[in-house]
Amino acid sequence: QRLCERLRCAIDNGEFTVFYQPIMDVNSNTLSSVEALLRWNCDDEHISPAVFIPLAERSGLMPEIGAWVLNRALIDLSHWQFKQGLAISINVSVSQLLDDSFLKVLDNALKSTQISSERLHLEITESVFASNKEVVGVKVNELVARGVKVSIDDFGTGYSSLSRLQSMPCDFIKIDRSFVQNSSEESDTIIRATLLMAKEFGCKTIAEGIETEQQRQHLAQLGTDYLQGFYFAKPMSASDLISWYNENY
Ligand code: G
Ligand code: G
Ligand code: MN
Ligand code: NA
Repeated sequence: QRLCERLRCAIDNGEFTVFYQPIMDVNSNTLSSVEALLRWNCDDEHISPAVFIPLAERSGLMPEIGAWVLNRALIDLSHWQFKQGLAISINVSVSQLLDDSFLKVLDNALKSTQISSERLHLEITESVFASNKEVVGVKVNELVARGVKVSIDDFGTGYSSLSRLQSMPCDFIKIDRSFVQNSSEESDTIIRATLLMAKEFGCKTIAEGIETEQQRQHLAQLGTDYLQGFYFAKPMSASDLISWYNENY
């Protein structure tokens, strides 16, 4: 309850920042997009989004927090000059997606920053597709109509049936890091099946959680389109991202 009260004031107190983690193109080994990841500094203590996002969902704060992230990330992107056409990937939770204000917030953020919609990728966790099929489908179609790209996050962990996925247009599938990091024949089988299905559906694939050179090589060899993980870079502040890019590319 106390944490919830603190969370309620976090936007006004300027306690949130957005970090960015590179997503690399396998073939060209260049930066393709960045994932926006929210950070909360509460009394000099860092609280993980894994803790406060579920809290925000339960207490009805997620639409407001999500709107703040969307605006902050698109403003940052609109200011960056270092990489032409860089895309940004933003996590959208189910309560944010289904909130009545969501599309208006989205349209306003795109309009005020003049970012073209195909540079915005929205990550929706796979489990969201497993439930609320009708309403989620309507929202996703609204995104597609605007030219915004849709990524299915944490793929392989959400128990959605393949037939449900077939009816959901998506541009990217993010293979969950549990499969990337579990070097077993079973995980590889799941990854191969996912890549095959993505190809059939015309989706690009992103492997998450690449931490080692061995994992990088392995996922590249399996045929993933994009790679993300600590091996390339951790999530960074906007200014650190620019320094990282200038030092490495
Ligand atoms: O970056 P980190 O490992 O701390 O993120 C933990 C979890 O919080 C991840 O599942 C991530 O998707 C989620 N998360 C981080 N930032 C956001 C955000 O802005 N919105 C939503 N909905 N989830 C986020
Ligand atoms: O659920 P989602 O995929 O949005 O989660 C993103 C989270 O994954 C972020 O908290 C980010 O810090 C974390 N992350 C990104 N790359 C790696 C990695 O290589 N290893 C691990 N363990 N976590 C990672
Ligand atoms: Mn994500
Ligand atoms: Na994920």
